[in-house]
Amino acid sequence: MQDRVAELITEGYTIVRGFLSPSETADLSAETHRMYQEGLKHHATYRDKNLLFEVLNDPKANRRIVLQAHWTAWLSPLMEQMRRSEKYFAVLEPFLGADIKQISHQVHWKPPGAKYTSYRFHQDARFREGNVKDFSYLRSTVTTGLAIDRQTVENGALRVIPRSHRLGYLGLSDDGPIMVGQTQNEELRRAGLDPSNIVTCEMEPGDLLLWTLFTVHGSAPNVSDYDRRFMINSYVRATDSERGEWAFRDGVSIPLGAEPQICKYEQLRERPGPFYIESDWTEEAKSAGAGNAQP
Ligand SMILES: O=C(O)CCC(=O)C(=O)O
Ligand SMILES: [Fe+2]
Repeated sequence: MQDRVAELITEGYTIVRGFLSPSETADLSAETHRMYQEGLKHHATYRDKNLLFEVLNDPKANRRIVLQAHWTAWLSPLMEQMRRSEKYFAVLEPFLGADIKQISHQVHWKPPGAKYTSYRFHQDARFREGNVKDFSYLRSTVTTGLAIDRQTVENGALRVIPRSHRLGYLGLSDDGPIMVGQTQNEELRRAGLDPSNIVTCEMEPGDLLLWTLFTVHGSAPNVSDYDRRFMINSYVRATDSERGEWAFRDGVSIPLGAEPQICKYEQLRERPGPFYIESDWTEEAKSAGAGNAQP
C-alpha cells in the first residue's frame, strides 16, 4: 500500500492489479451491458439531473452508439454499491483519508468501428470548477479507472505521461472538444513534455488505474474489433470540496440521498431535466451548423 501511495505521488499514476475478482468483474460487465442498452433507448444525448447518456449517430459506424454514461448509480443498484464499496475505500483512504466525496461516476465505451473513440491529451483539472482546480489541491483528489474489458494498445487503453502532474496546469486541448482529432507531438513538446515518455496502461479486466487531477493523459482510438469499456470514478477529500456526492463518511459507505448534489453538472438546480441535447460536438454537427453544445 505504501508503495502505491509513493508511486502515485512521484509518478502521477499507479495500477492496482486484480482490484476486482473475476466474478465481480463478470457481474459489472453484465450490468454495463444493461446500461448500454438503456442508453440506446434514447435517440440523442439525454440528461436527467446528474444522470447522462451521451448518444451519437456515429458517422463511421453508421449506427447509434453510447459513448459515456454518467451517474448510472441512480438507475443501477450494482453501480450504486460499487462506487462506494469497501474495495474502493481500501484503495482511496491512504490518499484521501476517511471522509470522501465523489465528483464523477462514468462509464466510457469505445465501440469498435466508430469514429469518435479517442481522447486528446489533457489534465482532468480542465473539467473541474471551483477551488479544487487549483494546483495546491493536487493531493486532494484521485481519479480511478476500472478495466471492464481488457485494455490494450489496439482498443485504446489510457495513456499517461509519468511525472507530468508536477508541472501544474498546462492548458492542453483547451481549444476544443476532447474527442475530435488527436494530440500532435508538437503540442506536447511545446508544453514541456516528451512524447517518448508516454506509457500505455495495458490492463486485464478488474485492474484499477489511479491518476491525479494534473496527470497528463489521453487515449488512442479503438482500432480492434472488441470493446473497450472503462469505468471512471473520481473522488475528493470531503473537507476540500463543497461539491460531490458522499462516498464515505468517517469510513462508512454512504448511499445516494433523496436529492442529487452538484458534481460536474453546473446547472443541476436551474435545469434538472430530463431533456435531450440534440446538437453535439462532432465535426459533422459543426459543419451542419448545429452548434457545439457540450453536455
Ligand atoms: O476514456 C478514456 O480513454 C479517457 C477519458 C478521460 O480521460 C476523461 O474523460 O477525462
Ligand atoms: Fe481525463
